[in-house]
Amino acid sequence: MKRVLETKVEDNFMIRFKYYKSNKPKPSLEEVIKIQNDTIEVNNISNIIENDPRTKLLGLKDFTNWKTYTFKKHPGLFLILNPFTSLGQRFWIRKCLEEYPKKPNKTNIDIERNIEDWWSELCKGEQWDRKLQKKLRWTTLGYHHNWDTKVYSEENRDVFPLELAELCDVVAQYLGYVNFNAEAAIVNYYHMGSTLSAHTDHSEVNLEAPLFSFSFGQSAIFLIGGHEKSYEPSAILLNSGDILVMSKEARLCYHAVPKILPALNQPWNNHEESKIITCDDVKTKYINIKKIVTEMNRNVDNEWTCFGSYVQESRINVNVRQVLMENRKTLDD
Ligand SMILES: O=C(O)CCC(=O)C(=O)O
Repeated sequence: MKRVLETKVEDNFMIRFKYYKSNKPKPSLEEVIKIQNDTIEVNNISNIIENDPRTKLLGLKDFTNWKTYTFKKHPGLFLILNPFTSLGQRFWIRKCLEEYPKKPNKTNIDIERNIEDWWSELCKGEQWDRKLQKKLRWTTLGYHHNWDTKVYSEENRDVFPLELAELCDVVAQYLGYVNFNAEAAIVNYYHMGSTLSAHTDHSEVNLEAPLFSFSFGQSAIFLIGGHEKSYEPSAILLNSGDILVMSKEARLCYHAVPKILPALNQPWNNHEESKIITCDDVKTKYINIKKIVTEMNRNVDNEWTCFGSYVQESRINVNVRQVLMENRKTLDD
């Protein structure tokens, strides 16, 4: 009897992932999406004429300065090219390092040891603890993502950071999503060799709501394909400050990060376009103005140095989702 040899045909997503991940040979960036050829610029997307008063407070430029693109091959996917001021980028980088990994939020380090405050622990001794620095790979906020069951629960939920919810609300309103509620986030921390393998984000009860992804620090090749891994993915270069929004058809597509690349620019250091803000600049009923204004401005001085060193060799991605259906307060509603 003849033996039939079964060879597993590799999926197209995996082939591209391995291509971009490789160090030897290094991948060519020729086929990475070119904004001028493969995307369409969309201005005044939801007919918003007026700027949102919260932009300044959240470290964003006015809407008139935002450059937004959709992708010919990926309906529902939006890229907003860095709408942050440099002080804005510093504010968010600092939040991701100093505040979000603090308890009660969860981090990957919890599995091996209990650390209340990762950033303070890192800076505690005479010497910066590089091993601990590299250990942090993710932290979860709001409804904590359960990596084993992939199921959210009320027992595994903490308060979602107000300023991050506001940031998402501003971007959602700008794109015409007027009812978006930020309820869960994963903050991913990448070092130069880190990757994130192909996956879809499908744990949320509400899969109609868009997913907001903010990148800071070093750059990345982001792959996005279709609803199956056989679909050939596109490669997109994500730089510091870029916001990628996965909505509609793109919401459940396979995506991955095969490579972190050195940033060509450091927009978090470009202070020419960033002014110190004052409380008078911002009139809004939404958040505690004084606290944010102080936090935004303090990053011009030497308090910033350690955060600057971190992003010099790492990338941070904040990935925000709505979990619940509209007008629901809990999973049990
Ligand atoms: O780092 C990124 O750009 C993507 C992160 C991501 O896909 C995720 O957290 O599910």
